Amino acid sequence: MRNFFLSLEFTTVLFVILVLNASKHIVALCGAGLSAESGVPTFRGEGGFWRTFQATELATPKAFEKNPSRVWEFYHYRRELVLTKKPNRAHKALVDFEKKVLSANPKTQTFAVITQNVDGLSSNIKNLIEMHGSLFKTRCTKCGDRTENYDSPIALALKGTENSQFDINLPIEKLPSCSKCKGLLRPDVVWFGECLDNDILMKIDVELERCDLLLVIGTSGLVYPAAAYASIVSARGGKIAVFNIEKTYDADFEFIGSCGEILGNALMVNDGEDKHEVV
Ligand code: BJW
Ligand code: ZN
Repeated sequence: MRNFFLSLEFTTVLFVILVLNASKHIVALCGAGLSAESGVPTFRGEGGFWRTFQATELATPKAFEKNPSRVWEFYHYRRELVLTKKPNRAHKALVDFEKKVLSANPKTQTFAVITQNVDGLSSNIKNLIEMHGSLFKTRCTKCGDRTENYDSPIALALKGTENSQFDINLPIEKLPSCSKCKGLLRPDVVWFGECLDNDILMKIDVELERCDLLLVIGTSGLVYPAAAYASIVSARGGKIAVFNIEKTYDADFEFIGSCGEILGNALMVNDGEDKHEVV
């Protein structure tokens, strides 16, 4: 159903009556736009630059091999930034929706969140898949050890580099190192050209297989494998609802606007205070 001639309010009513209440397994697929209102930059568009680099240029194994200091400076900057940020109204709407689904009696629906975000701002969701890893996990390039790490800074020498406009060029010995084997650590995130964890891919398959409503929230839909999920669900007869400030996917329901403003109403979880005027 095309909704370009419908008001947001009417779209919401149709969405709730026709799909939200009737769906059995609802999955939210989230991208950087979910955290935009928290002040975390997106990858593409205006916020997608760090120093003079496009963020996506640095999210590659090649960039890390060529200049591990620059890539660590980039991730250190993002860790420090995210540590100052809080979940926004859209994150909260997802948490509240999950609570609502879990506490319903009788239980008629299930819910899962698959996020491409590595910022941890959805950590209050119980059924959460962080498909691209986490800014707050490291992996040793030598022994493979994976560890949660919230140290600020993650290495002493990185302190203050977040304010620099230029490369600091730290030697490897000053970059984050493994407590077990002293090998160089890397952020435990999925870079371009790297395969996603097999267990994660299997979990995602299970969620998509049963999904009859996919909420696509704040993602440009350019990066695979996530970019294929809407068509997978759609091909199996599931409905797609997109929440984005601009047009991205062709979907059954398109909510154009900030997900912080729209999601709570669409999922019927806004309390009185949070209610906003819909156009
Ligand atoms: C709002 C908003 C508000 C703003 N409210 N909305 C098939 C075809 C072609 C290529 C490939 C393919 N399969 C695999 C590839 C290669 C590659 C790929 O997809 N390339 C494409 C660019 C074409 N994929 C991979 O390499 C993946 N690996 C893989 O598939 O392995 C097997 C394989 C390898 C090679 C070949 C074939 C198979 C791995 C992808 C890993 C992506 N990693 C990153 C970095 C993670 C770590 C980190 O954060 O540093 O993940 S890149 C970056 O993009 C990050 C994001 O999670 C991801 C998606 O970005 P996202 O979230 O959509 O952000 P934006 O900025 O693009 O969009 C934000 C949106 O929000 C916009 O639409 C705004 O309008 C909106 N918005 N404010 C609502 N308030
Ligand atoms: Zn190690």
